[in-house]
Amino acid sequence: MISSPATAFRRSAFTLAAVAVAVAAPARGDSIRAVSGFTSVASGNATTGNRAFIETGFVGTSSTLTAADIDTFKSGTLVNSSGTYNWNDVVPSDFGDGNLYPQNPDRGDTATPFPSENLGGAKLSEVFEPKNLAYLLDGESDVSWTLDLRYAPGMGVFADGDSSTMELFLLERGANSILGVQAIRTDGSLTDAVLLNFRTGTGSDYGVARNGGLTDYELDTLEIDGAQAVSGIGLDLGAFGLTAGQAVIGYRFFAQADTPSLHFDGPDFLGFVGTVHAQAVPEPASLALAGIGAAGVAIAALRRRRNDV
Ligand SMILES: [Ca+2]
Ligand SMILES: [Ca+2]
Ligand SMILES: [Ca+2]
Ligand SMILES: [Ca+2]
Repeated sequence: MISSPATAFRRSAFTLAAVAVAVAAPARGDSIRAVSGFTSVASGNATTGNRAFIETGFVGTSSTLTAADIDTFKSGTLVNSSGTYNWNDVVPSDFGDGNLYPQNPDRGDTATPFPSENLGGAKLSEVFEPKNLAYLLDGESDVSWTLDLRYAPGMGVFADGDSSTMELFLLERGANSILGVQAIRTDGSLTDAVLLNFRTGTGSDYGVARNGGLTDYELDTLEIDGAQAVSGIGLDLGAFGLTAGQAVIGYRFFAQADTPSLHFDGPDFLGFVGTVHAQAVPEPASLALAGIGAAGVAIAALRRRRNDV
């Protein structure tokens, strides 16, 4: 149970171990599912070219998500040891295997270059808006970072209380890393953290269940010299402790430097994030006004009752 990985995780390896145990609560296990039957289509080279999502299922449920079900995020912020980057800031990258930058924009070797590559990097908007399965943020295992992705202002996704339907799914290049996720509530507060282990198969690593399911493709990017498998994990919002009708306006993704007790192993975070379509959600301000209004009515009723006596 943490409210801010940036502060909570800074403390010690002991904190990390405690988080790993806390998020392994079995009650939420069926809210986290490996992708299955994942299909996509390449244009150009199969492992290095542009690729588009078609459809995926999830292990243990018949629910699926197709390309038509998928929305994109409209804003976000990356914070890493190089700096803080908003949606249309250029995040630096060497576009090679130099590991000069933590969590740097990367792409399939022959995929369409990012518009800002001539500026020495790529914008978050360029990585996350095109829905290209060959775009990603390449991670390193010795760094910490947080990435917030948000829906358009006033928009969000509601928890449906149904763990068989996935509201979000994520992909990781390599099927060899752990990624932290928190949901952002309408008032901006963060839920408990969930740790996702993109390694496939049974068992666990550092107390984090293996939840990855292989997609139908391998990806070879500028950062690496050969193709690696891409794995995916779906989430029902119940994984964050949210109940039916509660809304989120985005998510915080994070990784930390590896410690003896927990190896994030530098998640390579795919720019394609599958999220169901956002809907209008109550603004915190109107919620607060509604609360004040309800309190006012209650006080008035109390006064009336007192006056009646
Ligand atoms: Ca890198
Ligand atoms: Ca659901
Ligand atoms: Ca990886
Ligand atoms: Ca390569």
